[in-house]
Amino acid sequence: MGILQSLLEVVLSGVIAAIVGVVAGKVLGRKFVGKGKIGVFLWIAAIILAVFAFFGVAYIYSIFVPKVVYSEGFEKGLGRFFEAKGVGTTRDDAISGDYSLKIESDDPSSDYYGTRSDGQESLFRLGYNYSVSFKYRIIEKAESIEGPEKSHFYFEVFEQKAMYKYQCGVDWNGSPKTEGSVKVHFKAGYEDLRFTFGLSGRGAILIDNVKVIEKKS
Ligand SMILES: [Ca+2]
Repeated sequence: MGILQSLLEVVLSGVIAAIVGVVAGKVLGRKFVGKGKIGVFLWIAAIILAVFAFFGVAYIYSIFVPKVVYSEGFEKGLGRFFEAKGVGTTRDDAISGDYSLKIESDDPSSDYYGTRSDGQESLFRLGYNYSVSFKYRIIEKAESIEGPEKSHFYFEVFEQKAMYKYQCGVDWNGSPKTEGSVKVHFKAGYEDLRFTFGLSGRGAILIDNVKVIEKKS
């Protein structure tokens, strides 16, 4: 989605630049110089200037204006995640809309139950800045047989191409009905980054309103 969107932006910028260039060239050529050689020169110069101006604006826009690259409310399924054991959507008391993502495990000895990313292209571009935000509601506290300090809910960003290198993440826990929002900021340090939600131990949680925002600098 990221590359396709960028490509569309470049093509659109070019088309708009060409239209503005032609119009500006005609106006300038007729108004100030007429239809002589200088008029043609101004006409071409205006097109070139307009092209530069629009690509410049597109570039500045991409640097300073944050862009939502992914938004998921789980209303039509799991979005970018695989169907997996303990992972699904639920209508029971959804956080927003009709459905929320639900992750649950009844095995206190299990290390990790959680979402798995599907084969889609990564949302994250190396060197760009991102924030990932989401809402959660704890249904059942995360507990393990090894003690409460070992069990938790988690959100993680990692790269999966080579060694599952860890980019960033958050762990938390709490009593049933605890609600909260999480927002994580990071600069993509690896290619092919993915994110995941899950829990260690026994427990259950709802996740909703996932949003990924990209900013170049
Ligand atoms: Ca929802």
